[in-house]
Amino acid sequence: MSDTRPVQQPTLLSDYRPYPFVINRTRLAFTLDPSATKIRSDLEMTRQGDGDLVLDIGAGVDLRHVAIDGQELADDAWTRTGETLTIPAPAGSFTLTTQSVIDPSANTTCEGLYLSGGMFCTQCEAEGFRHITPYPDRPDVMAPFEVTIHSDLPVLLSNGNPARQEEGLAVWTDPWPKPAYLFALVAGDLRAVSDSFTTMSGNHVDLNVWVRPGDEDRAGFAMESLIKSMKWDEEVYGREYDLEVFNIVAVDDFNMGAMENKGLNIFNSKLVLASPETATDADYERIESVIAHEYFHNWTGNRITCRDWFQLCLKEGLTVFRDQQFTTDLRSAAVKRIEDVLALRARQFREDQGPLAHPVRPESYVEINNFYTATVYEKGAEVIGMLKRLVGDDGYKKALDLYFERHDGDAATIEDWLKVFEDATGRDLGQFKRWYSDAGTPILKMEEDWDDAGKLTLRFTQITPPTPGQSEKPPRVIPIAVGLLSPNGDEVVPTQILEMTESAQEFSIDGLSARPVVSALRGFSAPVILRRDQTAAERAFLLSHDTDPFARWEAGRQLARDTLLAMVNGAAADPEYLDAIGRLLADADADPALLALCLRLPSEEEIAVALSEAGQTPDPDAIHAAREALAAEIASRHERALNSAYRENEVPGPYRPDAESAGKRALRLAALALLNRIDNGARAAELYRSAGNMTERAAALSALIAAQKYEKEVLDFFTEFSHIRLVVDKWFSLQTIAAKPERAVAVAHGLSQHPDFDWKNPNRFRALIGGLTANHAGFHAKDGSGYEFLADWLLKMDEVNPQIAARMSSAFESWARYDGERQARAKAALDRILAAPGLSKNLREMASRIRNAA
Ligand code: B3K
Ligand code: ZN
Repeated sequence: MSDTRPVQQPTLLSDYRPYPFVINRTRLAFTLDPSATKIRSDLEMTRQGDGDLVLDIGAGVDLRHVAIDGQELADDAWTRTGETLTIPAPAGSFTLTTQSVIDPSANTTCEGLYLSGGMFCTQCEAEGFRHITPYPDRPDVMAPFEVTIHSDLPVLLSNGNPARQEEGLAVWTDPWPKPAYLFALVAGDLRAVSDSFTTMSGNHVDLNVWVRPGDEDRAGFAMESLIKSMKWDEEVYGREYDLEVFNIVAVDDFNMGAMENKGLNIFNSKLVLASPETATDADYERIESVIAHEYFHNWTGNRITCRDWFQLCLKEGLTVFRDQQFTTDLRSAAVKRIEDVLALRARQFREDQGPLAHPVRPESYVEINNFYTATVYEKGAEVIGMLKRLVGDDGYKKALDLYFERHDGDAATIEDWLKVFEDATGRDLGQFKRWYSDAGTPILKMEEDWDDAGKLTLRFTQITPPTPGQSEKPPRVIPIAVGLLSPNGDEVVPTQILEMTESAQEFSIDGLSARPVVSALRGFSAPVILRRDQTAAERAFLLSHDTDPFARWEAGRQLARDTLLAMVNGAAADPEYLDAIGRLLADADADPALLALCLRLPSEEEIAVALSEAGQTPDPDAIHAAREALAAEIASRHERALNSAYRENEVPGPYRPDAESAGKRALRLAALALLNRIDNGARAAELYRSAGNMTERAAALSALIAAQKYEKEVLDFFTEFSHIRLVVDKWFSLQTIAAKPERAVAVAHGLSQHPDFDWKNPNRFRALIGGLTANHAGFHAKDGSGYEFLADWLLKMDEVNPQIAARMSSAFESWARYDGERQARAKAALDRILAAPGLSKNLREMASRIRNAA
C-alpha cells in the first residue's frame, strides 16, 4: 500500500513570474531579547507591475503594526493567510513599515533567528528570512540593507560594513543589493582571531574568525584558509573582495556546513575549529575547502545570485566546481579527483538511481530545502567540468569573464549561464543543456574492434534508465577522455576527448603498430557509468601502467569490486588482484596518498550497488563477510609490505595538516586498517597510546572497536575529550560506524541513552544516527531494527528540526534494492512515518517520494 494522500502543492519552474515591486532599500532595526525580539522593517519600494503587495511571513512572526508612508493600516486593511501577507499598495514609490515580535528561544529549527549556546544567530537560505520579518522572501528581490542592532551583548554583527558601534548598539550597512536569503545577524559573547588582507587593487580588508571564548586557539587554520581563498580567487578568476570587513562566525547548532551570507559567513563550528589534538586530516581538508566554498560564493552566488530556487545549481554547482579547483591547486590533483569521484558515486549516483532522482535543475519542489542535494551540488559541478572540457581552458576563461561582466548584480538563470558560453565560444549548447534537465546517470558501453591494418575502433552506446517523472532520455553529449598505451606500458596516443552526441557512435584511430590497451574515461571526464568487458589481466596492467592516475586507481577499484562480487557468491579472492596489490606496495616511487586510496576497499554500499547492477539482490551480511575476508586475505598475503608501509610512513615532528604529511598518514592508517584484521588490534592499541594527533587517535580507536578490543580506550577517550563537543561527536559516530553489524543497532540504542546525547544538536544527532546509517550491514539488519530505530528518531527530530529529519531520511532511499523481507520492514517504517500526525512538509515530501519507489 503506498501513500496516496496528496503532498502539499508543488512550486513549479514554469510558474515563475517577476515580482511586481522593487525594494530600493531595506532598513531593519532589531531589539534583541531571547524570548521577545522586536523587529522594525522599513522597505523603500517602487511599484513596477500590477497586483497587491504580497509578502512572505512565517507562522511564528507576531505582526503588530503595518504602515505605508508612515500611515498605520487598520488590521482589516491587510490579510494574512498561511505564510502570506497581502497589502493593498499604492502606485509609484512608498515606504512599507512593519513591526513584529518573534521568540528566538522557542525556535528549535536552526532556521530564521535562533539561539545557539546563548548566541543569537540566523540562517535564512532558502526561506528562513520570512521567520524573522515579513518580506518578499525570494532570491530575485535584491536590495541594499541597513541593519541596526540594539543589544547589551558584546559583539553585534550583520552584513556589510560597520557604520556605527557604541555601547548597546551597532549599525551595519551593506551597499551591495542582495536577496533576503543572504541576510545574517549574530550577537553574543564572542572572541575574534583577526588578520587582514590587501586586495589586488590595494583595498584593505579586516578579517575576523569569531568563536566562543576558549576556542580561539583552534581558529587559526580557518583564517589561513580564508586568506588562501581570497588570494586564489584573485589569481585564478580575477575576483576581488568588495567590503571593508569579512567576518566568519562559528556556531555549534547549525543544520549544514556553512552559509555564505554577504560579508558575514556563518559556519558550523565543525568547519572552523581545528587543532592537531582534536581534528583529523580529513577535517582540516574539509575546513579549507568549505571556507573557500563560502568565500567563493561572494561572486558566484552573492554578486550574481539565482533568479529562483530552481536555479540553485547556478551558484552551487559552480561554487563546488571552484572549490574543487582550489583544493586541486593547493593539494594533489589526482587525490582530489579520486576523492570527488568516490563521493559522487556514493551519494549522487545513489540518488540518481533511486526514487529521489531529479535533474540538476529540478522543475518542481514542495520543500526547497529537500533539493540541496548531491545532484544539485556535485553533479552540478561535474556538468561544469564537462563544459570546461568541451570548450577548453581558454573558452572557459572567456565565458567566465563574460559571465561576471554581463551578470554582476543579477539574479540569473541556467539559460543566462549557457548563453555566456555560447557567446564567448560560438558553440551551440542546445544538446548539452540536457545535463541540466534530464535526471539519471547515463550508462556508457564501450567495445573495441582491432583490425590488423593498425586501426582501432571504439564503439560506444549510451542509455539513461528512466527516473521518476522522466521516461524518455534522449542522448546527451558526453566528453570521453581516452588514451592508448602500448603493451609495454608506453603511452602511444595521449589523452584526447571524444565527443559523443548520438545514442550509438564509433571513433577510429589509425596508424597504430600494435594493438594498444585503451584507457577510457580518464580523469572521470563525464559523470557516467562506464561498462566494458575487460579481463582482470588488462585491469592489472592499467593499474600498473596507466599514465592517468584516476584511470590507474579506477582499474584497481574494478579489480577489487569484481573479486568482491565473486567472493559474495562464494569464490576465493582473485590472485590477480592480490598480486596487483603486492606490486603496488612494492613500488618505491608510488605517491603514498594514491597508494592509500588504492588500498581502501570498495564500501559495502558500493558492493551492494554493483550486485544490484548485476541483477542480484544484495545480502548486506554476505557483503560484510566478503569484504572482511578480502581485507584479511590482503593483510596475511602482504603482511610484511603492509607493516613496512605502516612503520615507514610515520610522520616525524610536530603535526602539520599539509597534503604530503596527510598522504603519508593516510597510507599508514590504510595499512593499519588491513593489518588490524589479522593482528587482533595489537598495532591499533599501541598506536592509540602513542598517537600525538586526532587523525591517528581516531583511526586507532576505530580499529580497536572493529577488533572488539576497546572498552578501556572508549572510556578513556570520552574522559579525555568530554569537554570538546566536536570530539564527543566523533566518539558517538566512531562507535556506531565501526560496530560489528550484528551489534550496531544495540550500540546506537545504548548511546542514544547517554547523558551527552544532546540530540537536538544537529551535529550530535548526525554523529549517532548518521553513524548507524553508515554502517551498511548494521543499518540494514534483517530484523528491521535499524529501520525502526531510524524511523523513531526521524519522527522525534521532525517535531523540533524538520530539515535535519528530512535530510537524514534519505538513508531509506535504497530500500527497494534489498530482499523482500527487508523491503517489507523498510516500507513499514516509512508508512509509520507517513502516518504520523503533524508531519512537517519536509519529511512528508521525502518519505513519500522514497516510499513510492516501487
Ligand atoms: N548555501 C548554503 C546552503 C544552504 C542550505 C539551505 N538548506 C551553503 C552552501 O552551499 O554554501
Ligand atoms: Zn554553496
